[in-house]
Amino acid sequence: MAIRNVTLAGLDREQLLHMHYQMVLIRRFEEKAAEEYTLGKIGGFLHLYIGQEASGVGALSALRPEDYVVSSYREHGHAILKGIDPKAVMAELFGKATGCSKGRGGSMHMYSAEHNLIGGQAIVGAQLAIGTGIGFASQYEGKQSVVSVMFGDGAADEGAFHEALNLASLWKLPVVYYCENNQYSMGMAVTKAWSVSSLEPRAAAYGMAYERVDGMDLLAVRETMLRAAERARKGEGPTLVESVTYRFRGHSMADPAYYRTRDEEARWRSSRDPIALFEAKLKENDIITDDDIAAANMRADEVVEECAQFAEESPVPEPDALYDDVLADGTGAIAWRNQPSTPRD
Ligand SMILES: Cc1ncc(C[n+]2csc(CCOP(=O)(O)OP(=O)(O)O)c2C)c(N)n1
Ligand SMILES: [Mg+2]
Repeated sequence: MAIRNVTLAGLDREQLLHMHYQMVLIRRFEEKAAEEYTLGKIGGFLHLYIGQEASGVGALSALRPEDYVVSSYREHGHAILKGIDPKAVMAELFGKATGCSKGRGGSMHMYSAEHNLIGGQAIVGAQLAIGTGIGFASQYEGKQSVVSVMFGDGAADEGAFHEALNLASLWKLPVVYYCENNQYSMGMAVTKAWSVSSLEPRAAAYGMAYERVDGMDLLAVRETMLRAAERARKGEGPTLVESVTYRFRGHSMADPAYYRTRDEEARWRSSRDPIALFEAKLKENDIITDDDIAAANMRADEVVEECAQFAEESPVPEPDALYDDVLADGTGAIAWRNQPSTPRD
């Protein structure tokens, strides 16, 4: 097959292959995390992003480094896409001092001020309120930063969703509310939880722009997100994006997924796998070869092996470090150690 240097959706071959690699890397990373969890190297909960790679890569590829991302506990992929070193993400899963949250957060609390990733939020819907606040700050300070709030279909049923969308629409905040509708909230199917078939009426209730996109189609997701981010950046207000996707694994490592059939999972895996769909599209356009695909997989495998080794060999946090970066010490006094100055100075 002759490789052509065509562009697809305004992206050249190098950019397209990079996006393909990012999806493969996230999948391999999650598979490795599952393996390490089973070996007892990772404590607490572990929620995997497998199946949702196009929804993440497409969305975050449309953002700029100065844009903020606030996410849920299913955020390892978002953290990597925001530019955090995958080693620091794996080390965080292991609870090590070299983790992006210094080993104190774990799977659900990836964080990096430097990369504008404001969590990793374990409370369903918390990111909606926090992201709206960051959007307000961005507007108030006259910044060009857009906020992408990543949340699930279940979070759209929280009160915070309604409070956040109302204020953001009223004040035309530069926020994209990005719902990754993976069809389930733990064991609750969307079809059993929503009285409507999409989030469109909820956006309409707050006079907000709405777009629904096939979350398994990387380029469609990217284009949708580019439009939404542009709207936010131009001061035209927030957008509610509903990215329709599917998580291939259970809610967390502890979930045997009795609430859905193995047939349903197999159907999604065999016909709607976002990586396979993107590979087919790139092949159709003579952009990728089987050798390129094998090379991407091999490179991703090497990277995640290095991540696991780095995490394994990293030290656990010093017990005394527990009191670093803590705002209140329990006595009412402000004790924020390791900061340039305390708020009382
Ligand atoms: C306020 C709150 N209620 C309940 C939970 C327990 N809980 C954790 S994840 C989850 C499901 C959320 O589903 P969804 O928003 O669709 O995100 P997904 O897990 O599918 O990515 C629930 C109910 C929680 N963490 N916080
Ligand atoms: Mg869900």
